[in-house]
Amino acid sequence: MTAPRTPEAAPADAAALADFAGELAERAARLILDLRSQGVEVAASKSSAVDIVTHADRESERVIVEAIRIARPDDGVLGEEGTGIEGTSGITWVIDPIDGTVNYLYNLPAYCVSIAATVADPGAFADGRRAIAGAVCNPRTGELFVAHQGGGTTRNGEPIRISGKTELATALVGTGFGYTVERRIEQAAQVSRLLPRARDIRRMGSAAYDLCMLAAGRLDAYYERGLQPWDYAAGALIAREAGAEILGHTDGTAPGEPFLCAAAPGLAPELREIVLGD
Ligand code: LIP
Repeated sequence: MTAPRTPEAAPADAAALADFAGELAERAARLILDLRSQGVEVAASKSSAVDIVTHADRESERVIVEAIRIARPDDGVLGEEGTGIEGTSGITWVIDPIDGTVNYLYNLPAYCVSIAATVADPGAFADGRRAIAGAVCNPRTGELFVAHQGGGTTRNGEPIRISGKTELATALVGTGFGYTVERRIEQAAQVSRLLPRARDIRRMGSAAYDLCMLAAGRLDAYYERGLQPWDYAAGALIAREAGAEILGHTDGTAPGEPFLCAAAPGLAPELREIVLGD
C-alpha cells in the first residue's frame, strides 16, 4: 500500500511557475493546432509501428524548450521527443509536446500539450520527481488546466474540483492502453475485471487530458499502467489539487509507469484492488 505522502512545502515561486507553464502550454497548443490545419506527417515510430511521433510533436517540443532555456536557463528539461537537459536550479521541466498523438493524427479532439515544473522527490512518483506546478492545454476544446502545489486547480481561470464519487458501480472510469501486444494483453485482463463493476469505461487517448477530466468531475476515476513521466507529471498534480488521491501499485511502488490510479480518496483503493486483481 503506498503510504499517503505529505509533500514538502512548494517553493514560493510555484504560482509563478504555474503561470509560466500555462502561457507556454497555450502557445504550443496554438502551434500544434495551426500545424494540424496544414496536415499531419508521421515522422517516425517508437516502441511499435503504432507508437508514432509527428513533425508537430517535435516542433512543439522545440518551441517549448527554447522558451524555457531563455526564461530559466538553470532549469533542467525532460521531453518526450528526446530533450534531456540537466539543470542546477532544482527545477526540471517535464514536457509532453502532444499528449494524444494518435488522436492528433486522426484529428480527434482529445490531444493536448502538457508541461510540468518538477522537483526531485524519490518517494513521490516512480520517476523520482514531483510536480509543483503544471499546465495542460487542449487547443480543440479551448481548455487550459493549471495547478500549483497548495494552490488548487483552475480550468480557464475558474476553480474546479473532482466529482467526489466513492461508489464504483456508478463511477465513470478513464483508462488507456499501451502500444505493444504484451502490454495490451495485460491491460485487457485489467479492464475485463473492472468493466462489470463500474458505470462505464472511457478510453480517450490522452492521459494528461484524462487526469484533467477527473479534476473537472467529468470522469470519476482514472487508472493506467505504462505511463511515462511526461504523460502524468502535470495531470497528476492538476487532479490532486482538485481533490483526487493518486495511488501507485499495491506492491508499494510509487505512482507512475508500473501503475497509476486517481480518484476520490474513498474510491481509489477499491478501484486499484479490482484492476490489479489483488
Ligand atoms: C498516450 C497516453 C495515453 C496512453 C497512450 C499514449 P502519447 O501518450 O497519454 O494515456 O493510453 O497509449 O501513451 O503517446 O499520445 O504521448
